[in-house]
Amino acid sequence: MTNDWVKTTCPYCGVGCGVEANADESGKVTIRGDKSHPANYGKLCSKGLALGDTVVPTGRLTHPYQDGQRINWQQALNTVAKQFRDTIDAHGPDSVALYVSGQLLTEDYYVANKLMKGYVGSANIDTNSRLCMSSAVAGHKRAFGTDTVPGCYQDFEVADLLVLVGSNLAWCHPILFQRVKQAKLDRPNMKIIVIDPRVTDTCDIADLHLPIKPGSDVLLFNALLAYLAANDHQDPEYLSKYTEGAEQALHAAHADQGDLGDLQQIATKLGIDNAKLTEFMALFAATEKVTTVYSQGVNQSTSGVDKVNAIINCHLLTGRIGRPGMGPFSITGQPNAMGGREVGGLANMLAAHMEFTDDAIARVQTFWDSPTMATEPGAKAVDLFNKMEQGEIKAVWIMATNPVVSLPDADRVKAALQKCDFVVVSDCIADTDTTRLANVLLPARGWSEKSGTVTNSERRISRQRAIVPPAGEAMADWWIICEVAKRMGYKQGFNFSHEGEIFAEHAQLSGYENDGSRDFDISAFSNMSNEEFDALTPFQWPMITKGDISLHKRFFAEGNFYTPNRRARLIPVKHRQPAQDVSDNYPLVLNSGRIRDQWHTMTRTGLASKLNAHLPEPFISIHPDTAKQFGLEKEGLANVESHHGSALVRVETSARMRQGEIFMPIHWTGVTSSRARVGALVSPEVDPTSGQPEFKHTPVKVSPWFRQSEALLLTTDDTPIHETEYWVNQRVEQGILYRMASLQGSDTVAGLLQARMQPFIGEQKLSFIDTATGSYRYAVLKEGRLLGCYIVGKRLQRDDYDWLATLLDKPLGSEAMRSIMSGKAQGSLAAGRTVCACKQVGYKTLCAAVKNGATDLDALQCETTAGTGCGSCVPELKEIIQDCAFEEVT
Ligand SMILES: Nc1nc2c(c(=O)[nH]1)N[C@H]1C(S)=C(S)[C@@H](COP(=O)(O)OP(=O)(O)OC[C@H]3O[C@@H](n4cnc5c(=O)[nH]c(N)nc54)[C@H](O)[C@@H]3O)O[C@H]1N2
Ligand SMILES: Nc1nc2c(c(=O)[nH]1)N[C@H]1C(S)=C(S)[C@@H](COP(=O)(O)OP(=O)(O)OC[C@H]3O[C@@H](n4cnc5c(=O)[nH]c(N)nc54)[C@H](O)[C@@H]3O)O[C@H]1N2
Ligand code: SF4
Ligand SMILES: [Mo]
Repeated sequence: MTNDWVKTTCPYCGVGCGVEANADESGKVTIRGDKSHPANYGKLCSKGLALGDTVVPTGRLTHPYQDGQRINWQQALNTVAKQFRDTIDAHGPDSVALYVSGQLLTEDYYVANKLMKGYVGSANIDTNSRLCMSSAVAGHKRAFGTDTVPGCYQDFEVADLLVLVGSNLAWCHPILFQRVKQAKLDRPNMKIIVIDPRVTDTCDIADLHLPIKPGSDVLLFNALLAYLAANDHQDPEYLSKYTEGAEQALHAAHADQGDLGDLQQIATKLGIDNAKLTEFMALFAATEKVTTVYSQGVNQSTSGVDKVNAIINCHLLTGRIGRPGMGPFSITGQPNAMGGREVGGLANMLAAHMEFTDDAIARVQTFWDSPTMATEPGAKAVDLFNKMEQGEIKAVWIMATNPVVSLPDADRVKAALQKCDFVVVSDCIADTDTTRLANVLLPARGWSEKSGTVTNSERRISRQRAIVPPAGEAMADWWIICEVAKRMGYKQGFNFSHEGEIFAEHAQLSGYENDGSRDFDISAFSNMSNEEFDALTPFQWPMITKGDISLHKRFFAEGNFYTPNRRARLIPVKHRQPAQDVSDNYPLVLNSGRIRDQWHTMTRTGLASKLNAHLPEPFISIHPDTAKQFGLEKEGLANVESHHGSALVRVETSARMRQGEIFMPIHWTGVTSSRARVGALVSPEVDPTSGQPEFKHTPVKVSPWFRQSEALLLTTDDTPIHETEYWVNQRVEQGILYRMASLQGSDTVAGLLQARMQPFIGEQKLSFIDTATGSYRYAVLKEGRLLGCYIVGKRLQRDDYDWLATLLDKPLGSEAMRSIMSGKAQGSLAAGRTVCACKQVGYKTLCAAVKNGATDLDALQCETTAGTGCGSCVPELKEIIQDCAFEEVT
């Protein structure tokens, strides 16, 4: 290790934690939390802590390619520029598109947007943020006249009531969850309510959980609005001075309840206890300092925008906005979702929080000195791929997103890309579901190599800084975009030689003809030098004069909204059913979302073997009674089918699910699994205003998949192994672990896997066969080190095999040897599935400690050290205490 710690920002979630990184001479990166960063004050979650393990050469895209052939940068840039130029000349500006990402840095995003909207003259640039927070953006604009998140993180801590709607904060924004948890410890009277159809780990700190029927949030918040008005909780002064539309919103709220006159009927419609509904409304009504945090359970819905406004209405009616501990709070997912909104990366935004109005178009054109401005919004993500399917969009450039996995109706997205004449993909990773379909592949610098800014959920702009030299010939996204732009003939607007210059231009535009008419203003940095940019410390916007923090940390306590009359609007909204309802053919509702230790399509977190241990297989969670109803066996495999596609996954039964609903994680891809891309199942219905897809509600059916055999295969060889109908690969130390299942018998599967041991021919072999039980075990060693092994049987106890993940390319001790040959963990290997990723503590160790008397959290932590790192596994530790103590009794 050297003494140089680089201050940078975590590239995962929108909490935007400050990280300090240190690279040694060999390039190995050590990570610690940045104590001075106001998002995390030194803490990091399991994903942040494992960042060092992802800075590895494995799987990197290091050179440009065209149709599988390596080319040099000049050829690559010329080809992309020429193809785009020719397509535009032949078919007009709308025949090309950019599909970008909330994981680009602001500087990358700014030039991509400038190229399309100001130079190509088309707004066909959309971003994966369409899938993420476009409903929040649209809701903000309807209510506030602009896309402002009014509050800051401190509100989470000083609120007396925190309402979490459709947010699994414990897993998706872990450091904020830790802050809230600490706040509740400090002030036990603080109340927390979780509104989510599932019981999640976030419920661990909740005083009340409302497991509402999926899609019914508008009904709930309309009922609340009516209740607040009926019980005299409006703020008449705030309403009359700063808002409009309260009467109409209330009228709609009443109408929504129709003949559901009493609360009991509303509760029934929401699918929850009347007592819980009453408790929620009474608590909200009685608490001045209430912050309502919402995320994808709200946004990813065909009534997403209405859900957002239903929530905001309640805050406006009570005047609880913009003061400490009060307000609606849309928490963003990606590290730079907010930065993307600031530069105008969405197809329906222009730039710097301006829209496609005549004034703004003229203003931006003057500022950019641009030849051809886009004059109207372009195609939103789902539409953009439809246009590709229809042949209207003929060339696309995809950056920092993996749409073949993450868009709804993903098999159709794949087909659209296959049909598209010219597909360019910029990524850091060579083999993804999307790079597989590229004509031209451009190697982008990754998190540890690039430099620029990101904005977190509380409007705080922080620097990301390079820690190590770039891999191979990888270049920064902003550089690649500018070089292509110049080759398309746009010399003037893209002559940047440092990312700081782009940031300064972005800052200038934010202040250009602003005079308080737009919320986003960071003109304090308009004349910033590259040296100042390099030294920039985290700050919150707006920032009009350098260092001036007297401006609002919060917006709207005293009105000043950004509507023409500067009043906020309460919006009349009505409950609508999700677009597709269950039917006899598709009787279950599919909900999809995240797990604790993986990030999206796993191209980065999947590199850290520690993070792969928590939940190593794609699965559905299903209530035990629903599982029984459909003949699914716990830990068995299920075929899941929707009108759009299918998947094959493990069955996890859990009483934390509502009956009739299943949950499936989003992380597995065509690269990491045989058939577990949830996107292939998801309906492409979108919210009519925001265009955000309904990822949380697709009707599906499930059926058991009767496997004859199961297998595990561990290998140092990188060649993909797809011998069985079901397979999942998991990166482990020094190699890959496959989990497999087949409709064929174990003898056949053993034969197939035996053939895969060919690369190791001539090395020392160990083999065990028991045809009576159908058990086959096989290991190959070189000089006592394990190169590969497999275990095949009719059934393998899934949780029993995590010990395999650590054995490769190490001298194989007798315990490990006995474990492989007996097919069962022996001695110290019997720790079980990893629960605590930081301290590497396994399930079995924890369960044993509980059975030995560590039946409260303190005792268990003290005994095993689990949960003493980032703390994200604490809810699970509590569950284990309950489960294992219970197992003991029964
Ligand atoms: N570990 C991890 N963290 C992440 C990410 C990751 O990939 N992994 N991704 C980041 C990104 S980009 C995002 S956008 C955020 C997302 O963060 P979250 O929104 O917290 O995560 P999700 O799991 O998508 O969904 C949240 C919850 O919505 C619930 N839900 C489903 N339908 C409804 C409904 O109708 N009403 C209500 N009220 N709730 C419902 C689901 O059951 C789920 O628990 O996470 C960020 N953080
Ligand atoms: N069913 C279902 N689908 C969903 C969701 C859901 O809840 N349910 N959630 C949606 C949401 S909220 C989101 S945000 C999306 C996320 O979905 P995606 O954006 O598709 O997922 P990622 O895996 O983050 O893709 C990022 C890609 O960019 C690459 N990359 C990383 N850094 C860089 C860089 O600096 N430059 C370049 N050029 N490339 C880079 C990575 O290797 C990876 O291939 O998924 C959406 N899809
Ligand atoms: S909470 Fe975790 S994933 Fe999110 S920014 Fe912080 S360290 Fe990164
Ligand atoms: Mo997201």
